[in-house]
Amino acid sequence: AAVEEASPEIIFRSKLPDIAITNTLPLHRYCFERLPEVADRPCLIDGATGAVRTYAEVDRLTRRLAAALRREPFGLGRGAVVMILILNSAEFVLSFFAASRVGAAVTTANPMSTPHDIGNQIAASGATVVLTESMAVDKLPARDGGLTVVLIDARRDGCLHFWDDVMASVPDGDQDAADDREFDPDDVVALPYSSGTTGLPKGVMLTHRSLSTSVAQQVDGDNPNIGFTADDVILCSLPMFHIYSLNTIMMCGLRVGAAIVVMRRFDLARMMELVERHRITIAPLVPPIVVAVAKSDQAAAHDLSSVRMVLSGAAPMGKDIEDAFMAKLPGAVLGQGYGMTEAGPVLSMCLAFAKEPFKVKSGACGTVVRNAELKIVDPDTAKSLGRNQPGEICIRGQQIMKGYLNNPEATDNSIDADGWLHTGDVGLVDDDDEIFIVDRLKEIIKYKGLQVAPAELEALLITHPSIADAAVVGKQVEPEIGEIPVAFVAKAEGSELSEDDVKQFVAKEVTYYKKVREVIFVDKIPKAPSGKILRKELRKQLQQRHPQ
Ligand code: 4UV
Repeated sequence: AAVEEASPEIIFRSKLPDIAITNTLPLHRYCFERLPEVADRPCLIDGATGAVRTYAEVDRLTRRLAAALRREPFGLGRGAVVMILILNSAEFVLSFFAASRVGAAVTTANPMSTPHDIGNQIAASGATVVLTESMAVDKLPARDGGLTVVLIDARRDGCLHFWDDVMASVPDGDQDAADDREFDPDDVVALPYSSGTTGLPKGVMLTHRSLSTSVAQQVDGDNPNIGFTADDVILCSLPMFHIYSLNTIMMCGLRVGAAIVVMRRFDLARMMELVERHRITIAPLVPPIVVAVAKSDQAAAHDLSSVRMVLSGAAPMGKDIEDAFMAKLPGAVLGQGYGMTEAGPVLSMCLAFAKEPFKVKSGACGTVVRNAELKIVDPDTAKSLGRNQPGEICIRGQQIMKGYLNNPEATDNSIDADGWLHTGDVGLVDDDDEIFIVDRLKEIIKYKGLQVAPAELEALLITHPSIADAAVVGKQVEPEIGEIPVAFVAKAEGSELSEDDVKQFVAKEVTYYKKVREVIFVDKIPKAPSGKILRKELRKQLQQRHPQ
């Protein structure tokens, strides 16, 4: 064969110049670096009660919790893993940064998850402490001494109370002062679970270095990509257990010294009330919420004029939705960020959010963040492509994950030898450096912005005695939802299984957003000779059944 000349790679960069980034500090120090300037300003505002905690208070409480976590019965230190299984709350934030202070990693999970999912994640992550609340505590695996459980909202035998037992155990003035214990910026600090481009959820190792780099890429520099300031009031209605909220709302919000209005969970009417009451200036949302606001007749009943910036991310949002939304909030800038847990998470961000904004196009999901490289590769030839040509989006930079926990094979399949993370998303970069996502190569399904891993549902389905084989793919539905999981099922011989039987069987075992919403019976699941499910084939079948 002819020797091919190595062609130079086509690499896209931000329109903003690179900046000097300090990414060797512990994450808690990085996020609270402006503490002396903002100590007396509001940090966390409780959406339900209106209670305000200042930066100084949050810092003090975090140190206090850290001091407790270093002692018995926790004895946490570098390398330990803590699970936070709590809806949005001040306790979530305190727990996260206390864990960072003691050198531990935090694995986050949805308190609505099933006992099965929670148990798996505790076992896989090696968590020895779980901070949780009443709604989730009964879902924890039986404790044989290996797990210490802290409850934030109730007293319970066998559990410690967050405030009365843990916080109270540290005398005032005895809080953790140490920042300079043994520490490496490449230590893991966050361990969210994601299925990535294939298979079951895996622990994504995000280090102090990766997360502080990502935060810097968004909000640092003379002309930050997202021009958050200490005067901003940021809405936190997205779940902190997901990396979007954890990074772009919590970490970036703290870094700039803004006030964060914490909503325990999303509720459209409450959200609009809170915007009005607290004069919220920044609203990070996901497309289903953007659609809900655009369609809501309540928007007019509230003064939403304080909002100057609306971010959308975690799922695709088309031009039509953007345009409908802007008609409701003409005074705000609406734009998208594009993130992926493994990418640290932000790959690209709308440049209309910059302090000195750029003009952007509706439907674009931003421009690659600064201090990073992005390329588009042809999935068949692996060659990098030029502008306006769709291909797999790849990202390189210090913000990306260190790898998957205890899974070097999955890591190698995701990050190549040259350090490029392959996203499994298909997109293009246009003439103005704006990125448009047009398709997805990977299996994951996004139900209201949350990940559903087909492999998980398939593994469950084939345990049913009447199911011979199964495959799950996503189907696009109304923008309020995005995609739903559809199961293709091959029945066992002679089985009378109905669509409802299948749906109920799955619903009993999984969290609500992972439910199978439609079942299609087939004779056989199409597979490649290797045994790999031919998902493209199934998606085509779906389209033919439901012509759009
Ligand atoms: O792993 P994950 O659940 O991660 C996310 C993270 C989204 C973020 C994070 C910080 C931000 O500031 C922000 O704006 C968004 O979703 O799912 C990753 C996959 O979700 C799809 C895409 O398939 C990713 O690989 N996705 C994420 N954002 C977009 C998107 C988008 N803007 N448009 C289309 N698809």
